[in-house]
Amino acid sequence: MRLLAVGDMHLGRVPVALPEGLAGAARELGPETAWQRCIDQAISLEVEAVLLAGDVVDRERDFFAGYTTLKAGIENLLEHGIRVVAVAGNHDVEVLPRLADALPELKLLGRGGDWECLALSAGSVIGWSFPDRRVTRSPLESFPERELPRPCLGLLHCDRDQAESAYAPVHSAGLEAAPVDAWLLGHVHRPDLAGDARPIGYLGSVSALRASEIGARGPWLIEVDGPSIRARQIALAPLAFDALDLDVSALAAPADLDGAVLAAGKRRVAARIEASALPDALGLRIRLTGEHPAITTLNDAAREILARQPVFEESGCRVFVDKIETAVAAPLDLEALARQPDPAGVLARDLLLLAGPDCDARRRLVAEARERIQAAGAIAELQPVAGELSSDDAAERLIRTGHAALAMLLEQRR
Ligand SMILES: [Mn+2]
Repeated sequence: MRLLAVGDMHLGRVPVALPEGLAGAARELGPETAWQRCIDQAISLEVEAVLLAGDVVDRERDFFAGYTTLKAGIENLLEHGIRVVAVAGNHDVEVLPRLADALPELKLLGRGGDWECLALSAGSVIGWSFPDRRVTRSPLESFPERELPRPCLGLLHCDRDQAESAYAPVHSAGLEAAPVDAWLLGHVHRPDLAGDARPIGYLGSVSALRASEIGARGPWLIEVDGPSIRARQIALAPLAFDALDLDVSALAAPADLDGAVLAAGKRRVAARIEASALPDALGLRIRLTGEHPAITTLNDAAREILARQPVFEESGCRVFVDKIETAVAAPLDLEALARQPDPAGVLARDLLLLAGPDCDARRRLVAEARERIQAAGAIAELQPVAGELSSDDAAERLIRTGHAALAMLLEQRR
């Protein structure tokens, strides 16, 4: 038995973070195109059902847009004998049930927060839908105790291992302990479905909705073969973002940066073709690494490229630069600089201290940096620091920014 499992679609959402040259194509790079491709895949792979893990529709007011898009797809699937099963998430807690009322072919599982099991040709699928926009108790608390037709696939929109979450918090241990043979989860947009015989994890967004959603995106083919269940992602997303490191150590002049960016884009496209994961548009989130004496000029060159919002086409994929971050170190003789009685000397001595073994002075420096980075992260609402920053992370950032600052200081002096 084959099934196609689709994570957060957010129909109605227009992807952001596109350059001017692609702004007109935003809709065709969005979830509606991904949904159309999911339907094509479901038909050609002859799956028995398409499973939707919630947040199918982005907003309550997307009722009519969702109706039109879902209806066309569901009718097409039904003609091929493929049924559509969904659970509601926090984004479509009201609109998905209303859509299910208007589209009787759409089977909404677990309406009102009551677990519901549906028999399939081999085994079953059990699901739970958000009864309210906010759910602070784990849905697993009410998981039925009766025997379920195995293999049984769990379909759930939830927030895993976030105890304080208002979006149906569940523990990994709870998922593992439940008598199901796979958990197909929605809510978190980063896919992490894994497990050889018993896949458990997030399906992820079906296409990138924002630039932070890096990596492959698409639905998952679920193959049920007796007790064993295999999951394979089909990376059909029309829009994707890739994070990559670009070593500029061998770059003769900073003006050559655009050529290096183009080459890096070509390599990413080649790798994605190899992985059968070529999107229609690919955003690059580049981090410049390595050693280079002209850091400031490199930074300027990077800013200039970003300001031009370049788009180039490679093997039918429109590649653009979303971000260039610099983590380039200058080739510095720290020992010699540390002997200088000036600000460069102070920085060089701190960098040597950071590179050296653990001691009181090093610990003090790292602790102070950690406090300040976290305080800054708390203010910058647009770039929240995810979780706690470890001492190692703080030291790493201190070394990186210290190197950059020292290099800039020396460049200015020249
Ligand atoms: Mn959600």
